[in-house]
Amino acid sequence: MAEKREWSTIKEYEEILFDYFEGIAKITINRPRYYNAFTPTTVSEISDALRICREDQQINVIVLTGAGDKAFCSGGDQNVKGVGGYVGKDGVPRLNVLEVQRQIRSMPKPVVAMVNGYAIGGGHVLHVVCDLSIASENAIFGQTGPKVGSFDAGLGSSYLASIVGQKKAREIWLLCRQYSAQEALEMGLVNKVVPFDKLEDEVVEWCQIMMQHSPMALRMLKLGMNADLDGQVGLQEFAGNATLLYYLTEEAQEGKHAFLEKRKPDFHKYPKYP
Ligand code: S0N
Repeated sequence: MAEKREWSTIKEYEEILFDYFEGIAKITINRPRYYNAFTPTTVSEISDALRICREDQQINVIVLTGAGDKAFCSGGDQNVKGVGGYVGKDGVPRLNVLEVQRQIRSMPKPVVAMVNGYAIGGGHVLHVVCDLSIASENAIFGQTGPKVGSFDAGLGSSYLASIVGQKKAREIWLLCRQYSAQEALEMGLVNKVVPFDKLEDEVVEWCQIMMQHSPMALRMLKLGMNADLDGQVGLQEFAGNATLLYYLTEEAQEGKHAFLEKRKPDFHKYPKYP
């Protein structure tokens, strides 16, 4: 029997739910009528929630999911797809989901996809860019771009290939087939598959395990694995975190103090670890 836990609302939005439970933030795309397809509003709300997750010291791990038992996310809402992107209330076409992909990837905390049904198109890419994916047995995975007049040749292809291998990634995009949760598990696309009514329990358990571990260690591991694939931008992110660690040392503070005290810094006293 799945455990009933009391999530509290962090912030109210129109198209997503944003909840909190004991160190875990849960972002739920709340458009089950459209299989949780995203509009520019959905995406900008996810982006806002992710910004809060990044800043909030009470949030250690982030879970991304979809409402209901049919879909995690079915990608961009085809009803609002215009020329040049998805058209929001302001009439401007956007592809702002790319910003959300980057936010998930550079989030200095683990992000877990709780895949509760279809993860299709841009919705599939969202789970791909998460650090971990846990799926229910009814989950179905796939890309549709070449069938519906779009493609994600960025992280949706290159990062996918680094996960499942080049041949499989090309199959996924070129044939646009759908894959069961079991097939996804076999190709390393998800970490675990559980019955639907156990999904949240499993995800919360994984989050609780990670929360027992050193947040800085998790952060550096995530960014190191990103850096390996992300070229100069990955290096910049990783180096930024190395700078953060350096700023925490007395050695770095000596430089600042010396400047403010108008004296020469004395760096000789600091150890040169072999
Ligand atoms: C998910 C599918 C396979 C489910 O099929 P099933 O079970 O037969 O249900 P349906 O009857 O088809 O769906 C139930 C209701 O939900 C609506 N709906 C489903 N998906 C969408 C959607 N994406 N947009 C709007 N509505 C959706 C159905 O219409 C149906 O409603 P009713 O009852 O009124 O008929 C199946 O639904 C499916 O294949 N869905 C479409 C999947 C898809 O093609 N998604 C878009 C793929 N493209 C992107 O996501 C682009 C991402 C992006 O933004 C991007 C990123 C980087 C670079 C470029 C882009 C770019 O946009 O180009």
